[in-house]
Amino acid sequence: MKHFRRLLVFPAQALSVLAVAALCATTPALAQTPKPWAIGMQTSHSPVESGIQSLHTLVNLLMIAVVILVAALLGYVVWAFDKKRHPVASRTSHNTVLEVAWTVIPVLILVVIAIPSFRLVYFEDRTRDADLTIKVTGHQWYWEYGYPDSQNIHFDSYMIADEDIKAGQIRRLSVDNPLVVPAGKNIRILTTGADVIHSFFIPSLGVQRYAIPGRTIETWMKVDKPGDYYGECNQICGTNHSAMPIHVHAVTDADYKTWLDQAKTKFASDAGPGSTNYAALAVK
Ligand SMILES: [Cu+2]
Repeated sequence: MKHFRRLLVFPAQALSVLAVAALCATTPALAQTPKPWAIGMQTSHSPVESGIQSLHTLVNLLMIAVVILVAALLGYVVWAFDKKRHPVASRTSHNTVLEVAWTVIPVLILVVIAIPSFRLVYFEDRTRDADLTIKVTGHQWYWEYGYPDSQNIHFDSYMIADEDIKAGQIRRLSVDNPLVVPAGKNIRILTTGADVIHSFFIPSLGVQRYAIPGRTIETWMKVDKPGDYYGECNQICGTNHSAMPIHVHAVTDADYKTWLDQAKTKFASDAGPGSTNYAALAVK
């Protein structure tokens, strides 16, 4: 009984962790951040992330079905062909029907995975009708954001150090200058690196692109509603790799226009040696 009780403890713990995770996932969060003990993905806030999560569900269901089938077959073989029930070993070496089946069925499963998978790769590759372009440059160890459509406004975004964290800010995720974008617009994102390879990663928006020196890589996002969305550099890039978070602050159209007007003055004096020539990099 004692042993049995111990066996029950683990599922009970697992269930409580799942319950907390489910609660976190369903809570209408103003800020999309990693949650303690979360095991699922962050709630989706962009078409690309919704596509990623659908594909993830499809692949998971197929995987569970395959695991159940293989485990059941294995169990059957162990049970049906033991020494007692099957004293004389079979010498069967070929079975055409079986061989065709175990070749064709996996091929069909791969086709079922490949079609939505390729579709998603092309879907997240670029947007045809971009409302605006954001240029992202990875530096050791901060992000630089440029708005080539809006007088080449650009600024650096540094993590707030632990000792400077104020109420309402999130340790290791809050930054001095967030990336401000309008919600509900198609935003073209172009990433590049200034020194080493970084990776621009925002889980809830389905954005993940390398930031490679000498290359410009494209993706896009459409943030479904105003709010704060957090990400991090996702490619080990040196000592302070963990200190270059991403904070996307999505606002309404009107608020975006107001911010742009202020930003034009605020960041006007920032241009200096080493700043990127956005006009040359902007996609025409
Ligand atoms: Cu990094």
